[in-house]
Amino acid sequence: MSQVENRHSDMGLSDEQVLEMYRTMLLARKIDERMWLLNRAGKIPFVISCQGQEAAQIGASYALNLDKDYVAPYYRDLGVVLAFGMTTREVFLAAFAKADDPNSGGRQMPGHFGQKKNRILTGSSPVTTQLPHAVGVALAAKMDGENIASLVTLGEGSSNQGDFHEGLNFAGVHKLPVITMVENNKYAISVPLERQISSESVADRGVAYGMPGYQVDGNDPLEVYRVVKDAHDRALNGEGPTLIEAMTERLTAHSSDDNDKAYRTEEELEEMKQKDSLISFSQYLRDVGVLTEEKEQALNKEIDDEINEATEAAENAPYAEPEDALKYVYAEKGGE
Ligand SMILES: Cc1ncc(C[n+]2csc(CCOP(=O)(O)OP(=O)(O)O)c2C)c(N)n1
Ligand SMILES: [Mg+2]
Repeated sequence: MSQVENRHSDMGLSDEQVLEMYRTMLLARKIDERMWLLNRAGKIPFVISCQGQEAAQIGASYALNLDKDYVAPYYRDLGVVLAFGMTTREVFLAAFAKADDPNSGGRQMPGHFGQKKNRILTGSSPVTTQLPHAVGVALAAKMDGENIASLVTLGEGSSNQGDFHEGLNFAGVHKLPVITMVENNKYAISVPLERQISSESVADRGVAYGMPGYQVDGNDPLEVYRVVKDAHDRALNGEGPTLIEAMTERLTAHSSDDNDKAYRTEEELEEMKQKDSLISFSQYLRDVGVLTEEKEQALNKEIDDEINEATEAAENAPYAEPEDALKYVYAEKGGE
């Protein structure tokens, strides 16, 4: 028997639930890796990665009600949208900019998530614009007496935008059921954390808006789950918003168009890789006897097959008609 403390049972998570969380983390990582291959092979135009942020994304998502709550994700949140129900095939349809891409019908760059049926709010390219949207959803829920919450995520660099301060102030004043999670990967493209903010932490800012602010290890999905679950309970109890800062790593360049070797060293990257949550969470699950070598192999095979099938289907799927680019820009004559 293993001597490792079973933390997930203490949090009320079953073995099946933690395995599901691990599966989604692994799926997000493997989709992301495939995207880079496709990009470098000249098949898809752009990648902006979730690698290094999966634990924060999945820990937070599974603490919500995935059938009722709303999310306003940012471009790195592949793990979040998968948890909310976007399929692997849909993610690849977006990457290949095909007509059936649920996010935008193939018009937007990858990473601009939005899917109505899964309550994923459509985002825009200017960072942090999603925050007031999530606050708006929380306001609507409160006005309608609906017992739901919204989650909004963003990078730490984005927490310097005006939308962050206006949105959180409004949420604090009106005690809205919105959870803001900053995924602090310590870079805003090439700008390191110490050149972005001078306060000790982003979480410290919560006090200015009358809400609790917590900093949490974003490489530990269970710790993120615990803090977000607590925030969710408070949101549904009418106790208002919470600010959470999850400390994460960005294991890739900013995007497929960036060269991070120009501003960070191999040693720094190596140090980050040592903290990879995919490795530590897999180890935890083995230590508590939830995951075995055999199960892990089967899981890898299942995910690889799913990704191969989705890549092929998306590559062969039709593009949108050229005139579809005019849809939803102006009101249709005689239409809605
Ligand atoms: C308002 C606005 N300014 C600048 C940009 C260009 N831009 C895109 S991502 C990014 C960095 C954001 O850094 P951070 O919030 O830390 O998120 P990360 O990419 O590190 O996850 C910038 C400056 C933008 N999209 N919108
Ligand atoms: Mg950042």
